[in-house]
Amino acid sequence: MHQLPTTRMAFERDVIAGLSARPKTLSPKYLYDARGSALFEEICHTPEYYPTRTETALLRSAAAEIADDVPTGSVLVEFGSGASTKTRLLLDATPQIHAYVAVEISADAVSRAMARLTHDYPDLLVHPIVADFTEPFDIPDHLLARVQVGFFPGSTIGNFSREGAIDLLHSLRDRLGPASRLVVGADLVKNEEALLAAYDDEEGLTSSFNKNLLQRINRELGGDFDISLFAHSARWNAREQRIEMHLVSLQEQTVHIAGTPIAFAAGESIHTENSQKFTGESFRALARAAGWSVRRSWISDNPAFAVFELCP
Ligand code: AVJ
Repeated sequence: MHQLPTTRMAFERDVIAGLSARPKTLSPKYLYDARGSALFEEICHTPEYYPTRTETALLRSAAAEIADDVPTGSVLVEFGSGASTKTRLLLDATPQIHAYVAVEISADAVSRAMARLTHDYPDLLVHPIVADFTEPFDIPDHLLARVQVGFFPGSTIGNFSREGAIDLLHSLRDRLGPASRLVVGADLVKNEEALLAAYDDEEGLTSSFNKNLLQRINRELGGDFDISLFAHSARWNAREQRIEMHLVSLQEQTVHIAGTPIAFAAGESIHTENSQKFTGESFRALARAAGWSVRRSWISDNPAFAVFELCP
């Protein structure tokens, strides 16, 4: 691999800062350790979590169009590549792609994905980068010299605040260059019941995924969270048009992390994730604010999900 994973020190600093703030928050990027990444893949197969299968079907039907003017020798760069499942739809439709750069925060997820991909695409040059794509990372010069097709699926963009999303899309534009395009998947606003169910599945996988963050803190930072004293909560924030995941303390308690005491009131929550839902218009405005314009878009029927092709 070509980059160090998030260091323990950065994790500890962010956790202590987030849990000392009011309201308490933790960054969703820390949900994706090896167990969290595996749980997320399982969530994608639940009947309630519609985004993955909806976006997959949409990409399958749009792949030939997306591919139609990609120049020979292009490089596909994916941000948050996980298991690289959707990537295959683009690779299959776009033989012009010469190399695939996979940027992924979970070393475990990306090494599994790359083993399968190099086996199935023997002619493709595959370059995994274990990195947080919001931080600087290096793409080798011989790949950067080619036309870049950025791929940012899964509505990962929805995990960022508006300002965070604008900064990120700006930095991706600088990184990918003036001849590039960026294919982005974004979940759309829909009825509240469907949204809430998607983030609180019957099987309890989303709850386990959320609570794994506390177990990760216990494991990696020597925390003493009692997981049974926290409840998973998914909420629709209508004003902000986003789903929020929280972990709610079921009683007054004090938790210790690397020697630092963290006090919880009964009912106090840790806000662990935002999942912004867009409209065609709100996404267009976001892209414009970050220096991109929407060239083409594809939108599924119910449940509504969108794929946007952005050009600088
Ligand atoms: C992959 C980050 C887009 O926000 O829907 C799934 C993560 N969180 N269930 C999302 C997630 C809870 C997912 N993203």
